[in-house]
Amino acid sequence: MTDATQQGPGRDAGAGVLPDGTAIEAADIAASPPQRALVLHRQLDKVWRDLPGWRGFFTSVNHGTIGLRFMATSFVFFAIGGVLAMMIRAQLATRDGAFLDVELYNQIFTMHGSIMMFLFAIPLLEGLALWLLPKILGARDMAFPRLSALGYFCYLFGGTVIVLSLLFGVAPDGGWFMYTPLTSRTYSPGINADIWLLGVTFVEISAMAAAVEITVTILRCRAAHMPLTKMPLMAWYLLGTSVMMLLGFPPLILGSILLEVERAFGWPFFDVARGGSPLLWQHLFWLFGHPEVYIIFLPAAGALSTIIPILSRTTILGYGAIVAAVIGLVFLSFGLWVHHMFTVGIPHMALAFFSAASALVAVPTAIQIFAWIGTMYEGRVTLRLPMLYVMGFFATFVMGGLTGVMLAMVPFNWQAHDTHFVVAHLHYVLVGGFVFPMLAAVSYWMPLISGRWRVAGLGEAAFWLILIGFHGTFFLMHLTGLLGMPRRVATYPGDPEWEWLNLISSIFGMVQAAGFALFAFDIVMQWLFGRRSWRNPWKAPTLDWAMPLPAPSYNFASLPGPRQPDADAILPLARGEGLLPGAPRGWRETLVVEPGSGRPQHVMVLATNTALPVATSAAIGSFFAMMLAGLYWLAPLGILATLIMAWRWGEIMGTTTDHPPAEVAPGLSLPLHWQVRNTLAHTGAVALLVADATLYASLLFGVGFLTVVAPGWPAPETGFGPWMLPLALAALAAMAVSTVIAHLAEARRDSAALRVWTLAGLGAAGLGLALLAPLALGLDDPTRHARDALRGAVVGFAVAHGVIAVMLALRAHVDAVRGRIGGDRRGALPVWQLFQKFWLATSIVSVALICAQEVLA
Ligand SMILES: [Cu+2]
Repeated sequence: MTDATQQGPGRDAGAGVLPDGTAIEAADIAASPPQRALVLHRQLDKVWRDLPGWRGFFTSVNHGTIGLRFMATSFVFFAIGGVLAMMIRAQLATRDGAFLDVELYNQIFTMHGSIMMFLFAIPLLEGLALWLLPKILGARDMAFPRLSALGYFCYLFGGTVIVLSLLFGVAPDGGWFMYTPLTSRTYSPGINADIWLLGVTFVEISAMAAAVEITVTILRCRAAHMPLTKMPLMAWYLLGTSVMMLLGFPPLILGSILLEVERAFGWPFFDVARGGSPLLWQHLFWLFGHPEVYIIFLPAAGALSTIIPILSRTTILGYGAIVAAVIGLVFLSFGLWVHHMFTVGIPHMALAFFSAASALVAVPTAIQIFAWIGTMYEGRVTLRLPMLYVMGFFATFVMGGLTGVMLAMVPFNWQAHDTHFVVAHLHYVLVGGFVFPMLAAVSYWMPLISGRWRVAGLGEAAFWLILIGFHGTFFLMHLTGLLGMPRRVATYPGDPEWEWLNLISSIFGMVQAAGFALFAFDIVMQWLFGRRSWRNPWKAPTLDWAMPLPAPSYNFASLPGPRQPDADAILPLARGEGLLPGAPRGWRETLVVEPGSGRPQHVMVLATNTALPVATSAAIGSFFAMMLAGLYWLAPLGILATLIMAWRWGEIMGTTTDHPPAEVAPGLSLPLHWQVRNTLAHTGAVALLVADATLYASLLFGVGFLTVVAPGWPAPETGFGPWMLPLALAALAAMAVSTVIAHLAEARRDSAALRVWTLAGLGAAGLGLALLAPLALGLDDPTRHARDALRGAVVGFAVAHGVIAVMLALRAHVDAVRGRIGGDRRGALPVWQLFQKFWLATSIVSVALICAQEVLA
């Protein structure tokens, strides 16, 4: 239906439009004729399944496999973090516990917090999102399957390094928030802090990958004609989560990079004596750390909004209000970080603002809680296992919310700050707001994962042990905190009145641990001995149950269309009466829609089994390993290996021939993704640049913050030569030229001169990068003062992006030479353009910034 010879700007209109030019409406989509379900299954299974045996472990990219791996691995780390928690409780059971020495105790509480946050909570929600999203949205896979696999291996390797450090006695010990100057070279000379900084950053790569992937999948990989306003609530929650991850993680990643550079090379970002400030770390950390609470709460709340109506035999109350509450939380959560810094000495005006915002955040939370209670009131609640965990959530989370409002009051906060009261509060919020809903989710979706039904009684026993154990442990900590017991102390010999409360806490802690062990045992028993579950055991109306149990690798034999939006469609979909039935071309295909309306636009051909993700994560890992070993001169080799791998990712993205449109339904054919401009890769690049821009903005925040607030300014005289400004302007000019050429190349993609254009663009981008190098070398010694260190970071940012821009230009040129561009095929051109603009814009700001510093100094 796309006319390949049609020219001009309108030719992309082939996507989502009928031959006569009108948009594809739901009524235009006819049902495909039914086929034999078994034949379709065999055809799809052959295309979609993982390779057998160990090869499958290294090459699988399927969202089902990767999502389950994420979840299983996160539960292993949860068990390790739980054992550490029990060691803490054993130590505190008596007033001068001789179980651990102070040094080991510091490592253990730091590792407990870091593991639970970075290796359990975030990966578990990523795993759930990866596994579940295509199923509830009506797609066959996530938008970027290889990215899922890359994220998993980065998580696995990084997490393993962090945990192994404990065995070698070099685990991080500066608290999970890693405050400077405690974690700077002077006070933490070992590699403990480096393990945290490098390991967590490595794991964060997987979080960024997941955030990009979740955002793009929700916006563009939904069932045909499922508008944003009608998608399942879970998708809204996960969209909110992924947006917060895109905006919340970059400050932490930047902070980790800066602190590691300070530790490794002596650049003084946080060193007061040389113009830095430890407060900069706190701001960057809590810019991430506070939204983090909502990043893990939102998916859990999404699970609640899914499970509660189904187990109450009704529909959710107030869909619109809940969506508004989710959006409200996303905005509010970013305004709150400073409430973690009440007592570091900030202006009173700011205190008042953050106190108000902290109290205000209770409003969207309350809207959701009332919607859930109303839903249960309207319906008939059946107290099956997932519902028990929902009740556990209510009992725990509401209590955590109330103490949160208490802590939002500045006078009370001054009293309770850094006592066990805060420890109790945060565990009520995190366990109530994340662990209980996630256990509900696991027991709810387990039949779809295993295809089996659980053994009666075990799950209930586990629930009661966890609930009683939890409240027994943490309720008392409010009291120990009010009695004044500070956090993070290993012994309290002078305060015998805290002892009996701690002892009872520790005993209940063991009860809770037994409950979690029983939960795990229940899952194993279900796998081994559960009887086969019948289809749709909860009688849920949602699309995730419109498939056989356990869920097949391709999810749907044909994708749900406008008339098949719920679980009743299971048989028609299995018979191929939906869209894109089977795998007639032998490719992994899924439908891509317009973000808002859900009108079908084109067909995406997804990557199949490949070892590239594991090889890439090994390359990135080699860089981190060499940094950790202090082999700084070898570390560039790791970067080089990573760049080589990155180059290979682009290899499968192109095609040299025009493929005929794929038949989606009778009389409706759509172009394949190679022949459209607005691909998933393009949307993904936009999402990634949003995160990148946030990172850059955090860096600018650092410059502003240190310049205004830090002691030790003004900075010493610069050796800024008069030759540097013309050089910088020449670099900017070269970047501007390459940006313009990237546009011209796309406009001239059918001309014989295309290769000349891309080659010229490559040359201009390369010149821009080459001119940055002497500029970087001409800067003042970055170890001298924070201003010089920040300049180094700003110019380093431009250089790093220059390298990527040159690689994209080279990719565009190679695409042109190989005939991958022409007609409707644009190869790497759109993404190259996008990146060029970003490089140019940030570089202009950087040069302006340095000039302004010179003028104002
Ligand atoms: Cu907070």
